[in-house]
Amino acid sequence: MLNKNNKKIFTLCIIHQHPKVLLGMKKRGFGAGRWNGFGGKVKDGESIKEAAKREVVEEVGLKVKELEKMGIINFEFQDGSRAVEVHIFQSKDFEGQIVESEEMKPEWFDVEKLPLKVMWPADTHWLPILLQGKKFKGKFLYDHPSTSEYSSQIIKKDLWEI
Ligand code: 6OG
Repeated sequence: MLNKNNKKIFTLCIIHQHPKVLLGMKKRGFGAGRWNGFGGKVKDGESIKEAAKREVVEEVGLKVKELEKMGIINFEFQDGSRAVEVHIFQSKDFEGQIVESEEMKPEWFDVEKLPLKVMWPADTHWLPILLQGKKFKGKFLYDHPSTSEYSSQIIKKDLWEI
């Protein structure tokens, strides 16, 4: 699904059972090698919330009960390689067993010991806001995608609590 500026819409779900957060180590594709929430592309014909739920099932085997919309962030790369609108949710409750998938290796982290050095750099800014139960909106510009030798740097940051 595209937004009005022709950007692809993605979901990202943070499973938060205070003081623990369930993250997944991305095993392949975009963002491989980083810890992140669970999510992916919204398909044509499904709502953003439906997509968020479907992705959590596909990536970690869990059926989330309630999804709370926490924020929307636009991520862009200065080299023009990618521009996405990511809808970020949190879920406090789920059914089922946590399973590792081809895409994600899941692990619980204490909110005080998040693996921020191995997450996308912008997560350092918005994830603590989410974990305090606050909502936000933002836009981050990265230089260019990471490779095995290079980690993307933030060039411009706009983030507001709402
Ligand atoms: P698939 O390619 O696996 O979906 N995503 C980002 N997450 C963070 N924390 N920072 C970013 O900054 C991101 N860009 C995309 C959205 C990709 C998944 O990664 C999220 C999706 O959950 C650049 O289908």
